[in-house]
Amino acid sequence: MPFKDLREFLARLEKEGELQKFDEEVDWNLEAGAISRRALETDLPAPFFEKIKDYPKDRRMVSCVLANLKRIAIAMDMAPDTPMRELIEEYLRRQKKPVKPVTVKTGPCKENVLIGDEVDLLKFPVPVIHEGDGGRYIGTWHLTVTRDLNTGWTNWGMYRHMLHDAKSFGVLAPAPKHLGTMADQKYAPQNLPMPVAVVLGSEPITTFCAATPVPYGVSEADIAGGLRGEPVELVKCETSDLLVPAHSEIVIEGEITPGDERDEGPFGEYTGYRSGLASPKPVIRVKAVTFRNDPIFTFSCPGVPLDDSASVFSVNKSAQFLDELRSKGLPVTGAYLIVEGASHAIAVSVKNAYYGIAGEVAHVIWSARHGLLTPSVIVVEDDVDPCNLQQVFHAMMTKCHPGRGINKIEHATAWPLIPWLSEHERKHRMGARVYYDCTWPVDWDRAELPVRQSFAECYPKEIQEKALRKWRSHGH
Ligand SMILES: Cc1cc2nc3c(=O)[nH]c(=O)nc-3n(C[C@H](O)[C@H](O)[C@H](O)COP(=O)(O)O)c2cc1C
Ligand SMILES: [Mn+2]
Repeated sequence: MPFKDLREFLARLEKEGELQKFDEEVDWNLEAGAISRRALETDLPAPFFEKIKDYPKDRRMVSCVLANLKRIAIAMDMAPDTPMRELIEEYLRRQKKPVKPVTVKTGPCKENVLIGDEVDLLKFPVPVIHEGDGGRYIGTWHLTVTRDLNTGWTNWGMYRHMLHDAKSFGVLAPAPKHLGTMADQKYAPQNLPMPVAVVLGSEPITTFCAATPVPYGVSEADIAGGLRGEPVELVKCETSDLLVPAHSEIVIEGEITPGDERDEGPFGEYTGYRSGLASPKPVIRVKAVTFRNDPIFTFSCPGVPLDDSASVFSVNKSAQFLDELRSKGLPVTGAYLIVEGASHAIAVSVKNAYYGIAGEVAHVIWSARHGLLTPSVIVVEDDVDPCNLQQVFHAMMTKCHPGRGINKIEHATAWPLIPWLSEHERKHRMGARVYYDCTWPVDWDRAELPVRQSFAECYPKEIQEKALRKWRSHGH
């Protein structure tokens, strides 16, 4: 059964030992961030903060909600120990069967309604997450809702939001992200304000889907329904026609006016580094806030992998790339956006490799949506599990020839957050790419290929079983 709301999910996480409550006071200014970062770097449970400095008892916070594979598997209503490859394939199966949301009259997110002058975002414990951030970040684990002016199609995305003051905040979502594309191509040409809703604390799959790279025109809400196996319940906003998940903790309604910009950033990012200097970005001006009683404020603490985005993307982006590769008829057996690689590297396994297959794989990845965020492609044969970094690295170091195996594309479009770009390259989006061909050359005699030496590969089955029995008799 899918989870109805965040609260049900958190209760389940607690039962599984994946949630830690903090009943002592915790500071929204850096301390909650530090506790979260420590959790991410040492695989500790998701921290749930029950007492926040400067705030009444009814303001709570939670972070790292989907920061590891186990929590994602639980959110998908699967066994907590489901292996990565299975999770990716199951995600793909369900994504292909979208379920449309239903609209309901009201929901828990309407328990409190503040409109216009009553709005004060500082009534929520908006955290300073890392030292050096440009401000308090109100949106780091949420979904941001916008609607296409012409078609009525609704998009969900997760884009960072830095608080400017009690009634406004910024957004980082340049094209090809859908919020930026929609603002630039649909609302700006007509000089119309674009309604926006930022939703914190919806049930885990809806939030997960806000960070899923589906094409323009496809609703993340339908994908969420498919993943849940049950439609998402939506309710209308107070000040616009946008629809938002009814069981959310907090809904912030506002709008972006074309040309209305203010400096935003820097922010500690998923790349593992603080992103460049503050720069002008669109402003969301708030018109209303609705929230549940005792609202739970959700956030994430990006930084050196792992973080929530790395975990989420290792499932949904891997699935997306795998689907794209298969749709082109390539003999691909697995694809994995390496969680330790900050979304920059993907490992792809192929069977029946032929001359040039690694290049074909790489170009499909780069032409896929958001492929520009993944400039390194590692192609292995299917005796290597692409989800096993140890095996992938071994193949890179032993099968990839430093000359003919490493293929550089010197001139390519860049995603500006990539840390190895210079300021100039970042500004003009001038990047580069590489693919590593870790397949044996096709013109080597098959009988003379190096034979891998591992337990599974260099002993007959009966000797393996004998060895295992002996180990078992010693309790291992
Ligand atoms: C925790 C987290 C934070 C993110 N922050 C941003 C961000 O600030 N800007 C951005 O463009 N994408 C960000 N992303 C990635 C987008 O959510 C992702 O690319 C998503 O597919 C965008 O939605 P869209 O495809 O509808 O544009 C973030 C993802 C996660 C998981
Ligand atoms: Mn989208």
